[in-house]
Amino acid sequence: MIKILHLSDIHMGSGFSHGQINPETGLNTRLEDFVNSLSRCIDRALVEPVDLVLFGGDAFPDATPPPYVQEAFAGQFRRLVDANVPTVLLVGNHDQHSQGQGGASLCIYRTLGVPGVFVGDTLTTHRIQTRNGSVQVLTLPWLTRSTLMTRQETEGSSVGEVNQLLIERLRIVLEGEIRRLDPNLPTVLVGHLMVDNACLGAERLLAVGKGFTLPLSLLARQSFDYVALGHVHRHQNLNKSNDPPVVYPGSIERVDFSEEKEDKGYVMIELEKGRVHWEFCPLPVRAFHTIEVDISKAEDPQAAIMKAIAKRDIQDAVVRLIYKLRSEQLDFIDSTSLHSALSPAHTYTIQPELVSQLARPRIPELNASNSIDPLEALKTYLNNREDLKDIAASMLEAAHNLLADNAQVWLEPTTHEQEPQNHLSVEGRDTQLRLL
Ligand SMILES: [Mn+2]
Repeated sequence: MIKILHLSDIHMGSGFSHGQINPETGLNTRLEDFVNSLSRCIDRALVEPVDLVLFGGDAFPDATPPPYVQEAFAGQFRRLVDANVPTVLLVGNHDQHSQGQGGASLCIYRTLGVPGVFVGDTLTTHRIQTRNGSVQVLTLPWLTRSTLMTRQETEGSSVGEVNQLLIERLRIVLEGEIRRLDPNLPTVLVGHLMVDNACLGAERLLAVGKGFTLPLSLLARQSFDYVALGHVHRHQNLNKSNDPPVVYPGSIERVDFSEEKEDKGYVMIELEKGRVHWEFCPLPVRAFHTIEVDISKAEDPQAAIMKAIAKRDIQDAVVRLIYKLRSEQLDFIDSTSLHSALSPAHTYTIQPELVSQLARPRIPELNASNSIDPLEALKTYLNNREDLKDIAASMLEAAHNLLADNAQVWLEPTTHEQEPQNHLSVEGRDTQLRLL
């Protein structure tokens, strides 16, 4: 029996705006939180001890993390190297460098020849010798169209057509790998990807932009004893029959408020050929709390906010207070006492929102037809928004690039750092466009 620890989506170096500088270390407390969570995973791997660690991708927010962040990451994985625990580091979308092939943030471990570290930046089968026998690990990194296709092949095709082509191409390559597998060895597929039936966590917007999802049937194959995924930050098993389990362990810390209600953790696996047992192990991560209160109809607005704060356990949590009020209530808000009520929090933000007394303006053109071209929809929307006039031209240009073929622009891996107010909802459509 082979014991495996599967973790993913570390995103070390994310969410500094939710932290503060620790005066003792000079480091952002959110970096320390992420390192603590990773360190708990590695502790468990060493205590068990496991025979293999699988990391499902997205080590950092982008492919060029600052050296002290890289060092914090490497310092934890080094503990596995010292204990002779083989480790697979899969390359996720946030790890890839947009300039040409290779150069992912994790490739340095292969370049340095770190013993027992397998970098998954191509679709390859690694046969790994562990203390308790051999295991086959297929690595399937984040795919971009250039991974499997030439520019000529995709010229003139729509995004949907390209995605279909990409799936077909992947199906063939994967089939080739599967045929070369030793049927007597336990086999794991490690993939950084979006499966079509996944419930989305923080990667939701990326998925909308990319539109590239893989069918579950492509992964839930009898040749695999366990499918170890990364990319979606919310833990879930996608395969109801559990044969094989197709599991996102989720991220190990909350990357932003979209993960406020999610449990964070890693997965422990016991594997034999044809038999697998797995278990999600929660990590004690920092709480995030959104306190949202509408005081526009309250008689005593200040008391209503204070009551909403008092109801929540905000000690050491990352908190955002959002209160909706009418403009004439502004004078009744005592912000000093709000700050003092929120002071037990680790960090907090206060976001007052004015409730408009006027009905929300509708844009009739956008309701007329569902088949309106997205760019036209955006133009119409912008024409109706005086307040966005200054940035309208650059938004149109960005949208044009996105819709043309420059998927890389869309996937610039900084999206987690952006707060929801950077989103523009085009009324009447489900489209969300991200300002770059
Ligand atoms: Mn990802």
